[in-house]
Amino acid sequence: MIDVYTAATGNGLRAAIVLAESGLPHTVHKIDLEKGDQKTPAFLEMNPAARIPVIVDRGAAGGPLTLTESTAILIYVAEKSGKLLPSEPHARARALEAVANAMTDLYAPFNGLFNLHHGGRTPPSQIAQGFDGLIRDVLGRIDGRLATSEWLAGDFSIADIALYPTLGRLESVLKRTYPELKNLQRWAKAMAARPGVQLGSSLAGRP
Ligand SMILES: N[C@@H](CCC(=O)N[C@@H](CS)C(=O)NCC(=O)O)C(=O)O
Repeated sequence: MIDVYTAATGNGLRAAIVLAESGLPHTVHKIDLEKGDQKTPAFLEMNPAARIPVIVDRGAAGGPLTLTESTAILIYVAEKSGKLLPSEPHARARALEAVANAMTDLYAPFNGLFNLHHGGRTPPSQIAQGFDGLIRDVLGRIDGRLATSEWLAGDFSIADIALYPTLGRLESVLKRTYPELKNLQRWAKAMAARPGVQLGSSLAGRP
């Protein structure tokens, strides 16, 4: 049984969705970031950085494991379940490449923009435009890839789970929409229709 401590943020949703999609037995513990649940002594013992998501796998090979970092959680859950990552070396490398692209080239500028807007602030337009340009470039390339592939990297994988919450947060929090990226829109609809995506999102706190 894996315990996941999470919330309805991009990183939190990735952890909840990958567990729901993996089929591994797990329990979701919602952390109220506004209330400061992540700063309690019990939480800080799991993650001194006071950040979600965290998983605790008491049944891990080699002994109990407490793991932070949503990217590491994606890979750990995929490997433990034997699902969500191809085993063929080239396909696996391509899937991990797409995970890295979603987490560094897309999530990083999204997070920069999110922090600039935090607390209702209006960031200097030149800086916001810089982040928006980086985000649009990455999404444009992803849209191109999705023109010939149903999912981001061959079969459905953690690459799709890495990307999806960031696109959702761009739309719901930052009000950025990309209707012209038709392949991306088709993919986002297919993601939203997956029972695992729906279950993970609702358990983490998203309606
Ligand atoms: N690199 C970490 C980042 C985790 C992170 O930034 N978590 C945020 C929510 S998305 C958090 O817990 N923030 C705590 C707070 O707002 O006090 C990951 O990918 O998991």
